[in-house]
Amino acid sequence: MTETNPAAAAAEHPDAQDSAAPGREIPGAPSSVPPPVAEPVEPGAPVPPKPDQRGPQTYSPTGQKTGIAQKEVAQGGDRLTTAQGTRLYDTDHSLKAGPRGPSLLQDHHLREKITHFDHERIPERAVHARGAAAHGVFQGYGTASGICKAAFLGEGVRTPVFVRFSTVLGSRGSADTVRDTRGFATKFYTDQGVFDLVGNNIPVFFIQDAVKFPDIVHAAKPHPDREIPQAQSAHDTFWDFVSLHTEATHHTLWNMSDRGIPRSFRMMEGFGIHTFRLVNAEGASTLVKFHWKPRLGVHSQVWEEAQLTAGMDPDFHRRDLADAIEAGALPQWELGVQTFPDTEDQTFAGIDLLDPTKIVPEELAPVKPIGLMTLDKNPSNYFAETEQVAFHPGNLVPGIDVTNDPLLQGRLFSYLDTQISRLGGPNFPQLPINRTHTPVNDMLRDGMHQTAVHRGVAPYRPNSLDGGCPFTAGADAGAYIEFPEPLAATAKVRDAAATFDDHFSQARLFWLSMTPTEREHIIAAYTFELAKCREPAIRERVVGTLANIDGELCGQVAAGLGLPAARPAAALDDPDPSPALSQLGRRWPVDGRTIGIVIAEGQDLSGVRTVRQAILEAGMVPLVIAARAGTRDADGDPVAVQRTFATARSIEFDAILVAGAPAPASDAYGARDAKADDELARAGVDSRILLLLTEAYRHGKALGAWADGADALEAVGIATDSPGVVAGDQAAPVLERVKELLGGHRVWDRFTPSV
Ligand code: HDE
Repeated sequence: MTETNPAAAAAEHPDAQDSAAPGREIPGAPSSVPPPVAEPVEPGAPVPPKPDQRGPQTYSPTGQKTGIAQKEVAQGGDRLTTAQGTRLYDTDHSLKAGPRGPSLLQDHHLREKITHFDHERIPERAVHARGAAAHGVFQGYGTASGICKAAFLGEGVRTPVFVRFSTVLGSRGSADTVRDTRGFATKFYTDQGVFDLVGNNIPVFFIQDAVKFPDIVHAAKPHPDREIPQAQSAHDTFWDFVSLHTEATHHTLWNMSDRGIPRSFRMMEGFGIHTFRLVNAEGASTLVKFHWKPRLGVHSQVWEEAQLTAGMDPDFHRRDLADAIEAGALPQWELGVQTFPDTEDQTFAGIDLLDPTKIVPEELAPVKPIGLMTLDKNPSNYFAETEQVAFHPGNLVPGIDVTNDPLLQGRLFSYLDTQISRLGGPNFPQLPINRTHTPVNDMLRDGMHQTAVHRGVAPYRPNSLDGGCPFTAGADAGAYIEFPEPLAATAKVRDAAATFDDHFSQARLFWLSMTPTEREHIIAAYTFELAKCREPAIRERVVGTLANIDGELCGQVAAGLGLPAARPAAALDDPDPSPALSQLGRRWPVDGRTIGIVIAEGQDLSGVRTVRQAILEAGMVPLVIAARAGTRDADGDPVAVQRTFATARSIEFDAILVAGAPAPASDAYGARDAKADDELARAGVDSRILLLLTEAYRHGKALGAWADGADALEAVGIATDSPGVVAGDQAAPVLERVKELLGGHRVWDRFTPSV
């Protein structure tokens, strides 16, 4: 990947707000101004957004740059008003006939406040309801210019973007770390109109034809009678559908792999899935698949960790994204394309490019980088931006066109349609986050929530009353012209190409490309999910399907379910593995990682200060864990405590440094905190710390210790010469070694795989 300094890229951003550069501090401050203890009594202007935040850029509802500062479109003034701007003197008491009531119907303020509140919610997305987003900038490398005339891909062209990541199945309030596919939708505000790349973190899909989308979603969503389970695929209707509908096998296998439980949005690949068509200035067409490659590599949680996280911090992924941006560890992805000649059969190396259940291995068609995206600002308002953003795969710019992938074709209808009920009418493109940064002259008129004030009397063509305006453009004036793809003379059918019948060969390719550790995780995921199914017939059916992927996979899952292994329907091929599909075995940057530092009361903190500074300078986040909150050594160079023994849990840390062996704290007893197990406390170390270390060890995380820290490790039975455990006399070299371990994400050689 091309080296770019993310902080510098952000500072250069043409749309950077007038805020200070993000500091190297512990992120998560709720407001830009620390609150006083006493309630403020002097009126003042609303506090500004935090330096890491910005809203949508200020364009008019019809795409014209307004030049209005963002603070001018936020609420202003220092006094409470009605929505009509009339000042209010009280908002704590309704208007009553005397202090004991009854309340009076004429209380406009009461009615306005409650009525607005009653309508604060809009329907959540039918899928991808839970999401988190960020603003950023995309910079083209110019490397695509030979095959694509889209101006935003030109060398050095910088385009504002808004990216929304999401889970698919859960409701808006569900947990982030469930096993699921993740959405990865990017809105490019280009100079030629909005381009949306609405992809996922998994490169294939469950179905080959849009007409089945309601079926897969109905099967995967909670059961319609009891509405359980929330945000899970581990239930009967999901496995009933995918086992009867074998084209879902490949995507299901990806979901059961580590890809289904990402460590962070920042550490996910993104895929356009479908084959798209790029068209160059000469009108020549190239078929492509889009890939986002994260600078930090692709990493996952382990399943137990994901489950614990769902309870301990259901907002784990959105917090991680916002904190990283706030801390200046700006997430980056390189956009790349695999390119294929646009042949008559639209097939490459025997793979049907119109079948969205198939990938093209990167070893056969390398991903060529065409630009770099940096996310540099958090939204300033969740509802206005993340909730109201409306993506649509049909938002295309000249040079980018669709193919006849039957799944994509259906999506081209669905996304416009869904916004009408979700966003309350046809004018959702006028919402600030959806506005194009190019002038709009569309002849669409009126409708709910129309905020443009149109002029003229002739929104039709041809006309003479408005001087014939608007005129259409030709290709030389930047018009979008569909690629004139020749269509064969054919008959209408409800059918698919015969190549769509192969449902297993690429699932097998994926399985064979996994390392033994990753295979263990897949076996565990299938075994877990199927053991949660109530119906034996469904489990048996899935085991039968697994035999068509791999005998070992089938045998291990069957054994875990107490079932006999099944036989494949036909002899299995052995395709060459695709190493690019595996997540393990490489080294990656560690920006934005979180390191916990355990301290004991009264211990020497010089080593802690050294590592805390070094962690911040490396772009990571140090969180000090102590018996109680507050600061230590307040007289000298104070060390602030971010987590207490009661609030800390291993899931939040990528690595843990142990600077001391803290004795049981005053709240370390089961009646106060069930984690404070009296039995363990006998080892002389607070049992919450022992739990923290055991969990981190079990989840493959690097552990480092100096001073008395090694005693804490030994108290819990973790030998200091175990893989991924670093003990030493000095803090700094211990941290250095832990950082190296973090570059590999986890210490997998701690565990011996059986397959
Ligand atoms: Fe979507 N999808 N989808 N989808 N999808 C929606 O649009 C749909 C599919 C994806 O952050 C909805 O605005 C159909 C594939 C993402 O706002 C809806 C079909 C891929 C997001 C819809 C698909 C996606 C959506 C729900 C089969 C990966 C979230 C609300 C033909 C390439 C975007 C909305 C965001 C959202 C329909 C299949 C990705 C209902 C009919 C394949 C990332 O319109």
